[in-house]
Amino acid sequence: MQKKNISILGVPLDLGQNRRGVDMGPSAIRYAGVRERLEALGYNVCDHGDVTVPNRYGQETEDHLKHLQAVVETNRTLAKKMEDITSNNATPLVLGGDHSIAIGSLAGIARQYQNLGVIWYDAHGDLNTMETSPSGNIHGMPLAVSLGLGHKSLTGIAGETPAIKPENIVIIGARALDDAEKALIQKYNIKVFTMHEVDRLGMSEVINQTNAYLSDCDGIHVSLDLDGLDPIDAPGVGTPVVGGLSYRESHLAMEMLEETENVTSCEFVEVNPILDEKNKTAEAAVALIGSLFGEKIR
Ligand code: 6HN
Ligand code: MN
Ligand code: MN
Ligand code: MN
Repeated sequence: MQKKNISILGVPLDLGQNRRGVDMGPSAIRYAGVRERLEALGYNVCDHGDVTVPNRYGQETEDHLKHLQAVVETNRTLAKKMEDITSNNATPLVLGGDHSIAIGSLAGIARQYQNLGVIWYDAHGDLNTMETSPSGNIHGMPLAVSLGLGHKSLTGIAGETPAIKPENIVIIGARALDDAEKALIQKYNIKVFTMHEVDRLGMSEVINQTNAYLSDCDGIHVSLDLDGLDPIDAPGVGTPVVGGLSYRESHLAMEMLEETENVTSCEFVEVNPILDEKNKTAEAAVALIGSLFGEKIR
């Protein structure tokens, strides 16, 4: 990382999907020692606590978008905080929460970076809109929203211009894409390393190609959904998909991304302690955070 200051921000949002427990993700990751891990690497770490999230009860589903207003409100607050953190010369580290929080984090960061790159490490594409979503869960939509696609109240969080451009996205680890997501990937020519490409090329080549592909970007945000990992290594997630990225491949990916010194922000999402086995998934998240911030085996 280029900057020596890290700002941790928790977003205990579980309203972007229906399973309870992912709101405890930030606590579980803190409990697994994220702050100590980063301080041991020589960073100045400031934990800004958690973004306030509206109560689940009484939240309406609007137009096939579950708890829309609460998700919008949380992401608006988050976007503002992200803008503050980036303009204060610190690297934001966001702890989720379900993946709908990427809407706010990307919207906020994009105010500082005109040509922001995004690495979307995930079993899913998160490229649905209200019209295409099989679930109505907003955590399946944040990448589409960040491209300017979807309900106005979600896309509007970034302002007039979408947070990211299709040519600045790299998806890694995909293995559960909905048909409409596949069509959108084709239409916008989005770069995707599905599990097929990861297996054929190897993670080392995947990251080399990712770095080359995003070389024109002025900043890179890593959005890591723990369900990108195989459920054996990360069982505590709400939408597990077999055949995923291993703990080892994920470590290598983080270490290689760190070596380029191009990553300017990151988020680790979908850790659900209720579904987890002895905080294994939160501990995996902390180990990967360590690598992304420069921890070495020797
Ligand atoms: N996630 N494609 C499915 C949906 O409901 O849209 C699953 C989304 C999962 C989203 O894991 O962040
Ligand atoms: Mn996912
Ligand atoms: Mn996701
Ligand atoms: Mn490591």
